[in-house]
Amino acid sequence: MKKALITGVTGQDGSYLAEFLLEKGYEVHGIKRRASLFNTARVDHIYEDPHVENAHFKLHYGDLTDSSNLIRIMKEVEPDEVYNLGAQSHVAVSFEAPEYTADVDAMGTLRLLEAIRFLGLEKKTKFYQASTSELYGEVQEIPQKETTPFHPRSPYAVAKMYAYWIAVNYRESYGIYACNGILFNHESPRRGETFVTRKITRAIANIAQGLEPCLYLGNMDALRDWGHAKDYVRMQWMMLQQDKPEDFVIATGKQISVREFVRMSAEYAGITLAFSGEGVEEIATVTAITGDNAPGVNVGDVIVKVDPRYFRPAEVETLLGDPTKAKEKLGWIPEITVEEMCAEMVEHDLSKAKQHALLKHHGYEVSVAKE
Ligand code: NDP
Ligand code: GDR
Repeated sequence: MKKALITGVTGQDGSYLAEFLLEKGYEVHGIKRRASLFNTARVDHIYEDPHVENAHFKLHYGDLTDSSNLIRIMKEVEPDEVYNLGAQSHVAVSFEAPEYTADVDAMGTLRLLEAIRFLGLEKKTKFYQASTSELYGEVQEIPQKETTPFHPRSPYAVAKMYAYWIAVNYRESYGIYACNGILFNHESPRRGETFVTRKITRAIANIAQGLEPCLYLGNMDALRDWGHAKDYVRMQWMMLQQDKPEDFVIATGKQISVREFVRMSAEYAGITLAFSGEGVEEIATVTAITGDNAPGVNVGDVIVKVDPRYFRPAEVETLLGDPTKAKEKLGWIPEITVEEMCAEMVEHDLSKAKQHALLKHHGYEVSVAKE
C-alpha cells in the first residue's frame, strides 16, 4: 500500500486530495495545525477513529514552521509521496503578514525537502510543490505557460517563487523526484470564505435569504482562469506518477472577470443584476427576480458595492493559463466548467443560508461571520 503525506490536509485542496488518494487505496497521512477550535471540518467525513486498527487516514499535529516536527513525522511515515499544499495562501493577507508568509510558504518548503534529504529518502519519496499562477503576476505573455517568465506581485507570490526554485534545485542537486504544479485559481464549495469566488457565492446566498444587505468587493475588473479543485487535485497525483519529474501549468484556458462571476452567481440565485458607475463608485442593482430563492431582495435594491479596503498594494490584473503540456503529456482535461462550478457553489451556500434564515424566522439569533 502506498503512503502519502499531505501538508495542508485541512484546506480545500488537501481535503479533496485525501479523498482521491484514499479511493486509490493509499494510506494517507495529513498534517494539521493546532488551533483553539476544531479545524478539520473539511476532512471530518473521512476521519477514522485512531483506535480503529489499520486506519487508512491519519492526522499528525504539525506546522511548516517547525523543522523538528516535520522531520519526526517524515521519519514516522516514510511516505512514497509528499504533497506540500500547506501555506498561508491568501494574497491580500500576505501584505499584512509578509514575514510569516515567507516562513511558511518559502522556508516551509525547504524544511520538508531537507527532511527528505536528512532521512536519506531522496530515492524513495516523491515531492509535489503547490506552485501558483501568482508567480506570473505582472504578466509577460498571454496565455501563460511553463516557459513564461515570472514577475511576482505580492509577498505570497515572492515566497512561492522561492519554493518553486528550491524544489527545482533539490531535483537538480540531489535527484529528488520533485515537481511543481503551477496551478491557476481553483475553487469549490470548500473554498475558504475570504477568497473572492466563495465570498461572492456566500454573500449572494445570504443576501437572497435576507441575512445581509450588501456585498462589498475590491477590484471587480480582475480577470482569472478559474477551474474546479476536484479536477486540479487529480492532476497533482498524475504529476507524481511519471517516470521523470517535470513542472506543469494547470489551468482551463478560459478567463472571466470578478464582475462576471458576481453576475453569474446572482443569476443562479434568481437575481438579475445591472452594473453601473465606475471604479470605487461602481454598484450592482437588482433588476429582476425569478424563482423563490431570493425572498430577501426587491427590484431596485443595491446589493453590490466597491470598498477600496479590498484593493491590494500591487494587483494581479489578469491571469490566463495554457494547459497544453498537461493535456499532451498527461492526458489531463478539466471536466468541470466555471459555470458548473459557480452553480454548485451557489447551491451549496443557498442551502446553508436557507437553514440560517429558517432559524432566524423561528426567533433564534443567527450571526454570519464576515471579513
Ligand atoms: P487553503 O488556504 O484552503 O489551505 C491551506 C492549508 O495550509 C490549510 O490546511 C492550512 O491549515 C494549512 N496551513 C497554513 N499555515 C500552515 C502552517 N504554518 N503549517 C502547516 N499548515 C499550514 O489553500 P488551498 O487548499 O486553496 O491551496 C492549497 C495550496 O495550493 C496552497 O499552498 C496554495 O498556496 C496553493 N495554490 C492554491 C490555488 C487555489 O486557487 N486554491 C492555486 C495555486 C496554488 P488550517 O486549515 O489550519 O488553516
Ligand atoms: P487570488 O484569489 O489572489 O487570485 O489568489 P482571490 O480570490 O483572493 O482574488 C482574486 C481576484 O479577485 C479580486 N478581488 C477580491 N479578492 C478577495 N479575496 N476579496 C475581495 O473582496 C475582492 N474583490 C476583488 C482580487 O483583487 C484578485 O484580483 C488565489 C489563492 O488561492 C492563492 O493561494 C493562489 O496561489 C492563487 O489564487 C492562484
